[in-house]
Amino acid sequence: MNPETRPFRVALDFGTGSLTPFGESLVRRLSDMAGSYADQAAVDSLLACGADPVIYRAYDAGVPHQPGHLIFRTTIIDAGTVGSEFFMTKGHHHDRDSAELYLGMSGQGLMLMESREGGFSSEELAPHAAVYVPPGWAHRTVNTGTEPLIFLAAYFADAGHDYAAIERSGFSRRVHRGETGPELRPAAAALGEVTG
Ligand code: S6P
Ligand code: ZN
Repeated sequence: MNPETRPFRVALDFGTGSLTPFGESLVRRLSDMAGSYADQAAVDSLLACGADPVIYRAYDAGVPHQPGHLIFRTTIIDAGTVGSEFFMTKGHHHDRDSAELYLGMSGQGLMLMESREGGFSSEELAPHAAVYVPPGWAHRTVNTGTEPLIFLAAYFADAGHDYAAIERSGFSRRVHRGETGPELRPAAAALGEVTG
């Protein structure tokens, strides 16, 4: 435990996701997410015409990354699609399997969670909902609405982040804009549909 860390409070703006007095700690654009979206042609044509949209941003409360502490930060995922696939986070495992808690602040989304043993679960994330991610479950958040999806996540300071496995094989399901609303599709089928 860092003896120099005193109790503190932050101002949480549920409308913008800002965490005052902290600034943005992360900005991920489409070009930062190579291979994440199924429709590579859609990615290429957006980038080729000079559109490299911001997909999501985060504000971090600056808690020390030392055992015993609890990191918390907000994420704001803009509304939009790449092809028919909704804007989403890269998704990750934690290096040290440990739990995480998500709290919906604004907008409408879906969390995809996958265990190392192949288990799959999806939960809606919206204001007044908290989603518990158990130890060992990879997680990705998808904005299925028309407004920014804003949420707070809290996790152990020594959890670490492992993006490699998700970059290699992705999640088993993807979330697409369907005729009547968001559709959860098997990743292989979603890929077949956009390329076929
Ligand atoms: C951290 C937590 C979130 C994500 C953030 C961005 O453990 O799950 O704060 O970091 O939503 O997603 P990603 O997958 O790019 O880290
Ligand atoms: Zn996490």
